[in-house]
Amino acid sequence: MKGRYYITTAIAYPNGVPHIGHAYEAIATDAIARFQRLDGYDVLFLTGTDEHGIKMLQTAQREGLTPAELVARNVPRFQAMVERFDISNDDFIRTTEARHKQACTELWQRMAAAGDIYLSKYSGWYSVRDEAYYAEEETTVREDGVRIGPQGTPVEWTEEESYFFRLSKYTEPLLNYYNEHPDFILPEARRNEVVSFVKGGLQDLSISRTTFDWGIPVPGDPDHIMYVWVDALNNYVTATGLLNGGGPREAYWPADLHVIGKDITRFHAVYWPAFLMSAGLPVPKRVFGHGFLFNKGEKMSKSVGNVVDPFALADAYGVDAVRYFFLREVPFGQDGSYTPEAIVNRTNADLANDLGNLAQRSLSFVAKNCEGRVPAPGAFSEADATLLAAADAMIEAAREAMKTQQIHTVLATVWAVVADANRYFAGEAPWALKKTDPERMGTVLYVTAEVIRQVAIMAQPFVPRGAAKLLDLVGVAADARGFDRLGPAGRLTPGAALPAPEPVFPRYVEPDAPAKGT
Ligand code: ME8
Repeated sequence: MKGRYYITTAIAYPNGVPHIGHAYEAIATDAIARFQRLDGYDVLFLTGTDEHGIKMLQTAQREGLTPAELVARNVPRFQAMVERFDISNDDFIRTTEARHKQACTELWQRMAAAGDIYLSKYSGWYSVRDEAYYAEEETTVREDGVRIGPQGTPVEWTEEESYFFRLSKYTEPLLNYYNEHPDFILPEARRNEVVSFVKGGLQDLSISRTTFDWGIPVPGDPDHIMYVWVDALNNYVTATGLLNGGGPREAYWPADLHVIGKDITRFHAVYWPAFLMSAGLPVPKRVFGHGFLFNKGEKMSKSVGNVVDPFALADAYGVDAVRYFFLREVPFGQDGSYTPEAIVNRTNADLANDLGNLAQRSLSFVAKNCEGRVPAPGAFSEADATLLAAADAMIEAAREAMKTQQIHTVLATVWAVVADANRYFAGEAPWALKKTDPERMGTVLYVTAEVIRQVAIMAQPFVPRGAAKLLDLVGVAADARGFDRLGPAGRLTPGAALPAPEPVFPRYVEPDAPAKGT
């Protein structure tokens, strides 16, 4: 093992059903988690749901439910989504669990013991949709007279007794941390926003509410409920057991990577490290703020009626295709747009044609002409050596890109080799060699199958189902699929028997009656 790697998604508000933004975040985080596991790390991968707060309470009231009933109804949909998309999480945390209450109580007590919590009165603007406090100068008044915060959501004037966290005390320590860890916040644009926000000076933060009781009570003063973001952020520590008396997972803290959407960068890159510094706990190594997905370029909203159901996408195109599309098409960190045509075009071209067809054609040829066994290669030509070298080099380029979570670059690297392999296969024309030079034919088929092996190993984090099938077809044992088997170390063994080839990535064809609703 190379060491531990702790990676998390944000935890979603289960105030409705999961949308494609939630699926996207889970898929991207899963790809990174799988990549690290295959690369020899001992990975802990956490996802879950953020179940407290006023937003949840108000949604429940609107639907005539208690908040507990609302979460009992909605959380299983989030768990089902995680399963549907082959997410390989090790744990699913719910902030209503007893372990979490215990960990949050401990966090609060540590921050209080550090002298960082005091009782006062809050008066200012609060956005229920963002569950966020905003300074007056961050708000504007819309044409219709409604005052809104920086994310465009309505804010309401709030005045109540509240506990405060001495965030102002952490202005300098945070700026020092950003300075010493220039890659703490990625992408760089997000980092620059955070640094300039903190440089502007930090106000102490209201961290309790008294007007409702759906949340975790403040230790020693149960009339106060912890601010939902104190509770929510601490989920990452709860899952390690560190604040629950330790245990086998405690060494995973600090997290290596929090994958979140760009709208919640401030909570993760400012409040969270400050809470941890106060509680005497190490700060996470990286926060990556991914972009937003837009349906045909438009923001998804219930009122516009363009919210895409991730289950419907998986049913229509297949899980691998949806995963591949978002990871390949959207440079990780930037916003992305999607249309049904774009999904079909991209996945038919890359998965069905370039990789699927190459595997099907070459492996059927092996089945027919090499007795279904890995052919024995002769001496390698320059073309063979060049293609094998390109395949052998994928992992180093991929590791480099993954250091900064450039998932799309990893896929571009792998599919560049797929393109090389297609050109090679067409150029070497093994079907013509069959009569003129059978030994050369065997070499070409060997090289092609070996490149398919390496491409399939590399593709596992992104298209796990198709990659596993491809690896079955080239006869790679389950324990020989790690990245340590890439390159010359794991070359296919001539003479090894192969199963009968079958298509791996089906081509998407428009059903006669188009699926409704999405
Ligand atoms: O923010 N495209 O929960 P959430 C891409 N509970 N990502 C999107 C998106 C979109 N259209 N819409 C939302 C919360 N997201 C808090 C998090 S973490 C301690 C607490 C992302 O359900 C969003 O940026 O509103 C966030 O990372 C995640 O989905 C959950 O959003």
